[in-house]
This record gives sequence, C-alpha cells and structure tokens, in this order.
Amino acid sequence: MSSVESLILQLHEISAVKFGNFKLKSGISSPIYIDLRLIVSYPSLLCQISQSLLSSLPPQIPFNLICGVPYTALSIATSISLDTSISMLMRRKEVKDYGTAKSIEGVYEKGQVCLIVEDLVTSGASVLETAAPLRALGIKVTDAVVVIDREQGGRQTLEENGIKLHALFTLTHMVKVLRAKGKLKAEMEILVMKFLEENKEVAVPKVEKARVKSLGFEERAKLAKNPTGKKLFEVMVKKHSNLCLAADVGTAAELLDIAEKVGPEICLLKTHVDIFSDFTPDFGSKLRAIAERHNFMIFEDRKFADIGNTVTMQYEGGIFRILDWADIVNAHIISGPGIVDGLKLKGLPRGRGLLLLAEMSSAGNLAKGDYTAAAVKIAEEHSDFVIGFISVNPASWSRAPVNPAFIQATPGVQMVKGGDDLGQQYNTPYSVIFDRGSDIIIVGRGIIKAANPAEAAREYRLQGWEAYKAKCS
Ligand code: 5BU
Repeated sequence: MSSVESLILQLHEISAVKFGNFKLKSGISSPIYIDLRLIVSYPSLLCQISQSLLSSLPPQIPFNLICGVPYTALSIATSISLDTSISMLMRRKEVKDYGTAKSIEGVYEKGQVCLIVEDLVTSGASVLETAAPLRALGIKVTDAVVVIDREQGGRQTLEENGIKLHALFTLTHMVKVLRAKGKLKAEMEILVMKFLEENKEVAVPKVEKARVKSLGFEERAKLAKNPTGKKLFEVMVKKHSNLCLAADVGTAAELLDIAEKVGPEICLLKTHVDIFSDFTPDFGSKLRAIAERHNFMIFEDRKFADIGNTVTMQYEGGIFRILDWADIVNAHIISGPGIVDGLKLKGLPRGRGLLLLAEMSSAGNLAKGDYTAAAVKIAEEHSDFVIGFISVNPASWSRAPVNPAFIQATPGVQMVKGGDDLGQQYNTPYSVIFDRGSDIIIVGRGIIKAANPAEAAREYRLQGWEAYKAKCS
C-alpha cells in the first residue's frame, strides 16, 4: 500500500472523512464531510502528513519560510518546520487595525520565499488571503502545498496569481481509494461523485462570472459618456493603478504631504475636507497642483443626501467650495433622483462626475437589495453625469452585469480580512477586485497608518492591479 493510500485510510479511520448526509455551512446537503482539524489529536498521523507533503514537493522549490493558512494548517506547517528546521511565519486571521497590529508574526527578510501550507483547497481564496499580506511585506510566494485538492477551480485561480499548487491527493482519488479498500459502498461512491461534479459548477461561478464580464479599462474608457469617468479609466491604464487613497488625516497640511508622497501610486485621492482643523480657501488649488503633477484625480467623499435644491448650494458654496476642486463627489439616493438633478446642474457644465452610493462597507448598513437596484436605475438615467458606484459586492447584484461604462469603487479594504471597533468591515484587494467584481480599491488606514505609507501604497497598487489583470485574463 502506498503512503498516500495509508494516509487516506487513517483519515477515514479517525473520521476526518465521513460519508452520510451532512448539512454544510452553506445550507446544502452533502454526502461527504471532511474535517482535518481532528488531526491535532493524532500526532503520528500529523507527522506522516507533513512528511508526505514535504516529499510531494519537487526538490527545486527554494523556500526558506513556511506559513500555514489558519487555522487547520497551522499544525501541519509547524510539523514541517520542525522536520526541516525551516522557520515559520504565522498569519493572523483577523486583524482589528492593519496599521497598528501586525498581520504576519515571525522573523523574515524581504525577498525570502515562503511556502504556503493548507489542508484543503477549494476555490483557492484562502491561500490567496494568506499570500496577500506576505507579498505585501516583500516576501515571495510561488508555491502552495495542500493535503486535499477538491478540484473546484483552486489550482487555476492560484496559477493565475503566480502560485503553483502541489496536492498530496485529490478528493476524487481519495474516494476511489476508499471504495477500492471496501470503506465505501458503490451507491455512496456514485452519490459522492455526483455531488462533487454538481458542486464543481456551484463553487466556481462567482469567479467565472467576474471573469467573463471583465472588459479592460481601455475599452471601458471608450464607453464612458462623462469626461471625468473617461479620464479616470485612462489614468488607471496609464499608471497601472486602481488604488484610491482615503486620505483621512486631521489637517490639510498632512493631506498635502501624504498626497505628494503617495501620488505616484494612486489613480484617485479621496478627501473628507470637513475633518481638517486648518482648512484655507487655497487648499483646493494646492491639491490640484499635486494631482496634476502625479496624474491622479480628486474625490471628495461628501456623501450628499439632501433634496436637489439644497445640494446645489452645498456643492458650490460654503467654506469648502467643493465644486471648484473635486473632480468627483458622491451622493446617497435616499432623497430620490432629484439629488442627481441638483448636483448635475452644477457639476456637468464643469465636466465633473458623480458616484452613487449603491452599497456601504459598514456592518448593518441598509444600502442593499431594492436600494442598490434603485441606485443602478438612477445611474442609468443619468449616465452623462454619474460615473459609477460606491459598492462592496457588485458581482452579486441582481441586476448585474451593470453597464461597463460605470466604475465600481470599494471601501473597506486591507491586506487581511477583518474590521475595526466601529463597524468597518475589510476585504482583501484580491477578493474586492476579482471575486466581488469591483474596479477600484479605496484604502485608508491600511496606508496612512503604515510605517511607510508610500511603500504600503505601492503594495496595495500592485495587488489591486494584479487582481484586475487576473480578472481580464
Ligand atoms: P479605512 O481607513 O480604509 O477604513 O477608510 C475607509 C474610507 O472609506 C473612509 O474615508 C470612509 O469614510 C470611506 N467609506 C467607507 O469606509 N465605507 C463606505 O461605505 C463609504 C465610505 Br461610502
């Protein structure tokens, strides 16, 4: 008996693999259930698994760090590390604030190569979520080793992201071995194979959907009716950047300073001008000079919400005179389409653009379902002025795909999934752009609280752009 067959039998023996009728987290019934968390209770099996994983790797892979995908693979990664004396890194699954807490624990040097270890790969998303913060630190990720490949698109997705997957065995192989060893009846084998085949279709469409839809920014620029929307697409193409900096700093002086430093990496800079303690009327012209130098656009995140007549005055007047310097503003649609008419009256003659809030990133927000659909409808009726949406998961919209002339911009982005203490929810650049079908990542504290904001911005830009390219390929 081969060592892989022996492992499969032992996994079955300890009930890490079960057959029957199980209700999965997603609500669907499955005839097979796999839970490798159990292996921590069987040290000799854990040891065998890690040794088999190691020997399944081609010898030429030059890794000098190991990182397990939390949580199940942590024990496997530790065991490999002990066997090889190659040091390990640990990824935190949830980080409250990427700027102040580390997402990767351990000692490393830029340019080192880290092998990712995982127990079970389905879509490949969790391997990518571990690769993202490692790559953000300058660590190379080229290979991942996994006990079981469910053959549900993970290998291809990882390949597209520059990661080669090495699997000890596939789920199909496991089922065949268990059948051959008399652990599985013929009827159950048929049932399981049928389930796997059907769920192959279910597990991948999110990714497929985003992939089929994705037209490049060059083509989409041609479809844009609004000059600001068109220019934003062109800037993204020119700078290879779909990164928007949310420059939430306390003073105008700090903002101008960070705009200068981060300018080369971004396509868009988002302001909350009403948080400055030192605003002066020349703020707009100073920021525009920097924006011109570094070729980025300016988005005041004003979130207008009033009736049409009031917003015309808020947009043009007051202390801030937003219309004079912001290429883009945004609005809620709570007050109805009149708000767009009002803003358009002032903005369109100046060539400005508007983003509608179709979704929000914070927990428990009410912008969903019919509200999101209403935003899409209003945008379509005003596509000369509305350039797109603030969104979180446009790939899931019931009216998707929306007109590709519209730009999707998504806040709530950090290198690791998580949130803050006040309801903000974070997704990774890859999941926002590739899985959720957005175009622009809006990043605030992930950059401004980093020790070196320009360097952090560069990492976000690279990740955002890589995900965009994968989506178009
Ligand atoms: P963060 O530091 O990356 O969490 O900052 C996010 C920024 O995006 C911040 O300026 C918010 O005001 C803004 N934002 C958001 O977080 N969520 C939303 O739904 C909208 C805007 Br709309």
